[in-house]
Amino acid sequence: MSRCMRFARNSAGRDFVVGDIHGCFAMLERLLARAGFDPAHDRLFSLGDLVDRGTQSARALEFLAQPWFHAIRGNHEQMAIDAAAGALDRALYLINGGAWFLALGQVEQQRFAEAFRALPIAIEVQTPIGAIGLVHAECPLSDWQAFVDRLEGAGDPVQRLETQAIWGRTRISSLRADPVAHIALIFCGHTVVGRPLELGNHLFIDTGAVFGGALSLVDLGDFHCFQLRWDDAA
Ligand SMILES: [Mn+2]
Repeated sequence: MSRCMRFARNSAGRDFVVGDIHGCFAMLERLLARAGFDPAHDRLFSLGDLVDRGTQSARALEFLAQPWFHAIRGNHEQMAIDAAAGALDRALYLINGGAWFLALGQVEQQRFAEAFRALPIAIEVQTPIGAIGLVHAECPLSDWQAFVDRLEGAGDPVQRLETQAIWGRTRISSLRADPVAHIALIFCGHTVVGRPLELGNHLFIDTGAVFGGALSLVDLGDFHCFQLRWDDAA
């Protein structure tokens, strides 16, 4: 598998990016309906963290099987991969919402882990304003091209880079606003924000659906942000 997946411009329809779903797939379906999402022509890009904490985590595989759905790997997919390999502390995964996964049989756990291992760390999508990057937590380097080049290399530095891309909060915790070169915009999830937050050319859109906030869906054509609040969906 490629650690960076590239997509040409969608000349037939619209492209959308959605923040951390965390098992809230019914909310996602309502939000897609509200945005007039057309599965025959439109594409939906997910910033990862499809699972854990919410009630419908097991539906992740159903969405990953759709030809219009493309996701990157979040730290929660990584925890599931590690848990299936016996390489994650059970108590740690439980407090992070992994009870549903730990309750699965071995065969089922492996089925999810295999699908999650196939997810790229980064996605690059061509849009009318240029290339847009997607990464779960943050771009660890100040140059997107250097980041994807190094991601696709091999060895230990790649592991560290992946970990930062999936878990990092360096930019958002220090409100670093320097732009990343060689990319128009970078969408991230992972860190919950009250409303979408722009820092340099990073755009953080995890508005905390599973924490009583909202699920955010951005149209990459006009950057309209569709939101569904958790209490609207009940
Ligand atoms: Mn996360």
